[in-house]
Amino acid sequence: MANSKYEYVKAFEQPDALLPNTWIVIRIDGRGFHKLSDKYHFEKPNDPRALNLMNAAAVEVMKDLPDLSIAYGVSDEYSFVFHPSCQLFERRSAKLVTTIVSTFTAHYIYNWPKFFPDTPLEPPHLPTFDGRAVTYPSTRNLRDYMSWRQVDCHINNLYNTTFWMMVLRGGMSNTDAERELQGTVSSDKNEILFKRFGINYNNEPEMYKKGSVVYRQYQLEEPKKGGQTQEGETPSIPEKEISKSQQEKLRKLRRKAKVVVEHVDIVKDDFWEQRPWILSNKPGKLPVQES
Ligand code: DGT
Ligand code: MG
Ligand code: MG
Repeated sequence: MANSKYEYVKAFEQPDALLPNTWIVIRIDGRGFHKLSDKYHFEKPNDPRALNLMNAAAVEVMKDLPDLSIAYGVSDEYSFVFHPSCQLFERRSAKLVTTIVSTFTAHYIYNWPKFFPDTPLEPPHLPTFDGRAVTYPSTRNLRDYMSWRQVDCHINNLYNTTFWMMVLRGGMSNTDAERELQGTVSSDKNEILFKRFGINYNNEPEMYKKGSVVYRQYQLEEPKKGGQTQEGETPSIPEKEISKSQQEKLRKLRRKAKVVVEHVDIVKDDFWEQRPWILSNKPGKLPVQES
């Protein structure tokens, strides 16, 4: 390659590789979705079209990037998780974040007409997303991060469901509903929903209560009974042991697995024990083909 006198400017680029041997979480979030949801008339507090569109885009991101282990989405956000052994883009933060954000946004916009056939997108309110990368040194930390997002989903959804019932069905003003809900605990909100509106919160759709979990489907395994959980374990494969050719082989294997969306509990151990491939990074057995 020819050297020019301008080449010295390359030295200004700063390294931004993420800490080795740590879980990488890239969380993206819709920019100004409060306004966007108004403009395109999203149903309050949950619009199944908007949530399913987020899920459809996340599935495509998982397919495009076989290195991803799992993703979790709620509202206008999605968290994408790379295993500690991941070497994609030499773990460079900007490369990882921008690839996830732009791939997600491209699929979100491409799929929009399927979910909102009667409401075409138009400037100035086009969907865009921001993104950040955070590293977690232990599997326990990663599990706690995922639990944090799912518990947040539950708390917000219970509040929003109650608030919008009081406003839309109960005819209260936003301020009055907000004032009444101030300082209430979960059981108070459950009671308002049940007594005033005949709604049992437990019967609300799982997607609203639990958010969406996206991962590669292999044959489920038996959860360990009273055995050691994987919670505190550090990942078994140190990152250096995975060569480039091994990584490529793993990617090929992963592309064969179906990417699924489920609305299940990821706080308890069961989910992780039945799907050990997510934390171990070793692909499981492909499900037997139905004929
Ligand atoms: P940001 O993220 O700082 O740019 O600002 P926003 O406006 O995106 O705020 P954020 O991310 O904290 O909150 C998400 C907003 O998106 C919130 O105002 C509710 C809205 N949203 C998300 N999903 C739905 C939905 O299914 N239905 C409705 N009506 N709104 C939704
Ligand atoms: Mg947002
Ligand atoms: Mg948000």
